[in-house]
Amino acid sequence: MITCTTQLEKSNKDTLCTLPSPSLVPNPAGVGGRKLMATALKLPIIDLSSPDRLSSATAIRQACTEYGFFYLVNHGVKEELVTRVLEESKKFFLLPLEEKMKLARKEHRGYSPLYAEILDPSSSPKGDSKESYYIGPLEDSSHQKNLNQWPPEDMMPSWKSTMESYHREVESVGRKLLSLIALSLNLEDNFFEKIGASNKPSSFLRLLRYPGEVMISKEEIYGASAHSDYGMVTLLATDGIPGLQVCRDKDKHQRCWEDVPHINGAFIVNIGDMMERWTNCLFRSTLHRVMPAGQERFSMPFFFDPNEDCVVECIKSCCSDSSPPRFPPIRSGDYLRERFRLTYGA
Ligand SMILES: O=C(O)CCC(=O)C(=O)O
Repeated sequence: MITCTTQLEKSNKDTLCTLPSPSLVPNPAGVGGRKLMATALKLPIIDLSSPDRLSSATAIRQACTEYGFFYLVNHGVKEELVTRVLEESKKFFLLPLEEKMKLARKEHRGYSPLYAEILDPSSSPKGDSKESYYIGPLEDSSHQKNLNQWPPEDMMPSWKSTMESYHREVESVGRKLLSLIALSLNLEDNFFEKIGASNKPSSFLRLLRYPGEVMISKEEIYGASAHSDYGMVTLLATDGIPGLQVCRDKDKHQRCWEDVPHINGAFIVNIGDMMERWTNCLFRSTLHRVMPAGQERFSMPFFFDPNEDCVVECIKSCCSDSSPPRFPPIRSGDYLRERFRLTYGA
């Protein structure tokens, strides 16, 4: 599905226009009649288990320069574990709000209620229609003891162990993927390890529930309004309900939104802003959003972000005299803190 909004229209109303595509047909199930059906975006598929690492690295480079998004298959995280995490996540969100608020988000860990997050204040001033739960790094950082919050064991007996298993496994996938990303940038495969990015990374698993309602008192709402991710790389699993859309050219006056279809067993991977800074915008941190599907949706992005002390500065292979670094070096922890402050107001 492709929908388009102009920057100007976006600030007034989310008006849509059609792309000159022969495949466009009206979508009766569209949100408030706003959508038109079109071909879904065909993202590249990367096989993490392929022994031909150089070919995988080349494919990653192409995916990251063209889309900033790709599917990752054969990553080794069992479907059964993904299903268990989704089930445990659903159980948590079913708890009464009062119980969930006992674990309200502190130090970026724990529960955030509906509308707590405003990713794009121009289109979603009321806040995004989702509730979430953040689980941070499992190891203590060099600066503080572990700050994760967990639901009481008697209430959710296998919750913590399930989330910890998933966190560990996806973090290990993130490390393998990062070594291919390093190769794709003509660097040694342990480059990100050597600069301290993936040693005690700032890895955050986020459980998300979108209630799925399309309008509230005539106001259009978003599950997640338009944003790019802040960090290094994100690995997303969902329950298969549609909603995720990407805008490949965030600087264009007219924004075109394309659906990202679900593929069973694949992670949807996207590049974050810090990777875009490292690569001097060679790799794209692509704008994306979640549209309400008219039904409940669960997802779980895993933000594999650099160690907070790692300094993110333009990689040598990504700049030259004619293409000097576009961003000054910045400590990852400082960058992330500022981005969260802008999103949550605290
Ligand atoms: O739920 C999704 O599909 C995407 C979530 C997302 O974009 C985010 O949390 O940054």
